[in-house]
Amino acid sequence: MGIDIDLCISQCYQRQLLSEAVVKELCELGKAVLAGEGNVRQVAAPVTVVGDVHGQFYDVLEIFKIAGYCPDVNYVFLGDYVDRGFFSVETIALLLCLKIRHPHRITLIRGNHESRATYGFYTECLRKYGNSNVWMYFTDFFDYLVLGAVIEDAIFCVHGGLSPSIHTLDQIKVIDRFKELPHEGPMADLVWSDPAPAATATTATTPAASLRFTAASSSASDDMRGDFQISPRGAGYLFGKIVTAQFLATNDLGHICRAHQLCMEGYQVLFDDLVSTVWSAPNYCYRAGNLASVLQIGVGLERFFNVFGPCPDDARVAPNRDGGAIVAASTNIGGGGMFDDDEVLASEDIVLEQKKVSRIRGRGGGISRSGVTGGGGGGLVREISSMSSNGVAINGNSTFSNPVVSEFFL
Ligand SMILES: [Mn+2]
Repeated sequence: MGIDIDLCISQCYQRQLLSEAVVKELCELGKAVLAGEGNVRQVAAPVTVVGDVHGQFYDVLEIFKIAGYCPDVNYVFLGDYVDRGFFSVETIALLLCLKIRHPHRITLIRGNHESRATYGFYTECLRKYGNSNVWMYFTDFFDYLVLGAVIEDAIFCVHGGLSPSIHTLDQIKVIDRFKELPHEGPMADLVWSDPAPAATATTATTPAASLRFTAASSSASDDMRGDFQISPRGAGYLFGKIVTAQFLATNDLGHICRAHQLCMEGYQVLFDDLVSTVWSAPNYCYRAGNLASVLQIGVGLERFFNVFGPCPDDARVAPNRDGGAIVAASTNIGGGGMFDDDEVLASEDIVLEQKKVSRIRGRGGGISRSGVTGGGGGGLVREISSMSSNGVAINGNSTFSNPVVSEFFL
């Protein structure tokens, strides 16, 4: 009883862990706020849209520095607040507090990682609190997050994308969303789907998945079909330009804004400007070398991608192996070092699932790291592949040209 929400917010901004009891109460308050929101939230412009942040707390602080603080600025967060980064707990705690304090100024959409199928969040909660209670409170809270938002009746915001079983916003509005993410069906599709332009369909997937995709869609004409196709993620669908245009026309909308896929340049605009991907975790997993962006939408619905890199090293700390805090080696873009690989490997937060292989190519003049040199003019080229259930290997010898990389998943 008697939560001082402003005090909590101030503690969160300082990355102080809130007590288990406080988290419990905050999650109850958050659920009460979200229970009053429909599945698809109406949002007014101007507003800033944020893509995946994945526990990269210091980069979230950087976003507020760059784009303005809530409630001075309206925010729509597209989901994937937790997993991968070192500070999922602190990140979701801050956003939860802001939601409770300024419910009309911030919209929290559910991502596929806001689930009990966790990739780092559970162990982080366990490590920081000594038990799984806080994880339970947060994941119960996740069940209340909204599925989408519509900005000024014109821009549909969702974490993943479209579903073959959803043609209208009304069909989204009647979903019973207050539950764990299902493996399939419309609710799963909204958080899992990806747009599938011909250019990215075969490169932005894992090699194994690419084979499957190629088998199902082996010609350019197939790629250009523009309808729904099986997703190599094993959940959701790939949606093309034709079904996108149909969905927008049916619902009298002009654009879809979504996240869910790492973009090396921080964002990508697809299908002749019908779809945007916003990615807000710079140098994803502290090693991907990508830029990030937030999408600033003005009163006239003009869109501006505000691109940014990792926050300055002196503004960031990272946990050491014992869970304490150390100053990170560095994570910047312009030729600085990286986390020591052993340090990264020691982190269970970014262990990638076996068999899932993502290839990442840095931008020109990107990160330098001992042992890996940028290819001629191509910047850092590297491959991140998981070798086992407890380790991640990095090999610096893969390359492909597409700027969108499938999010390390699942
Ligand atoms: Mn995602």
